[in-house]
Amino acid sequence: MNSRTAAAQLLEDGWCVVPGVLDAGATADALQRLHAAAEEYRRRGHDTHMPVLDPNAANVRVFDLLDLDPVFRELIRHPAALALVRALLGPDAMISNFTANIARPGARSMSLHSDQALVAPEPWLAPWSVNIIWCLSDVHRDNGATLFIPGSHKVTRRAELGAGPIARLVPFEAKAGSIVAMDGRVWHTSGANVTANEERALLFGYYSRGFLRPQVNWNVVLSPEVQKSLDPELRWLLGLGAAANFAQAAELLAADIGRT
Ligand SMILES: O=C(O)CCC(=O)C(=O)O
Repeated sequence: MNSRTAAAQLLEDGWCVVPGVLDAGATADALQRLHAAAEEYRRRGHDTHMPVLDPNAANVRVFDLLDLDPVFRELIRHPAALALVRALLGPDAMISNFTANIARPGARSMSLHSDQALVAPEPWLAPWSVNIIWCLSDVHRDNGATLFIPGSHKVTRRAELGAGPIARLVPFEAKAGSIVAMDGRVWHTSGANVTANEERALLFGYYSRGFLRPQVNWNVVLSPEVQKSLDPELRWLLGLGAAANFAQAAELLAADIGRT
């Protein structure tokens, strides 16, 4: 990378890659736990093929990661991830979702979208969400790297995407153990895995501003045992305290604009 910091690149370009956040051992351990989590998720009665997202079962989707293995509760609050999240969204950022998409050979692309458009209506005038993508395998175009449209974090309405957006897609390429941070306004899709036998395993830690409802209800997703095990920081990031949408109020009232 050039002399810009990763956070500066994220703010300006809408994305950045930070290599080597996990070493080889930690990456292999997380990957093995992801496969175990996929099995447990199926055992709990969920299908890992989600036809609403992916055209065939070569994409393996695992939701509820935070309930499935403590390693994911560590990754979601990893300092390298939270530093980028807070640089883009500010101190009130919360955890919206944490899911995995394993693209196996034969996996095909999903629909083009931005993650902010999935949780808030247009116009998208500021970053209100961000994805931290954990690469548990090397990721490149042929094994289904996430494809994105450079500069699309500046798109404020769907109509501004213009004609032929698919032709403008380029891959995020990164080594196993890296994280990719992607502004929620970046238009992107999953790539097709055209390799014979290479799996592409990615985790998507999704965070949003405190005034946006998270994608899932953590009170329901997390078992009582997991909830009891959480420390105050993680409880706060998951919105599990009694107070919810008060960050704007605190800021406005502290500004003390005036009283009669
Ligand atoms: O798997 C990918 O590369 C992208 C997944 C994605 O964008 C999504 O699930 O919303």
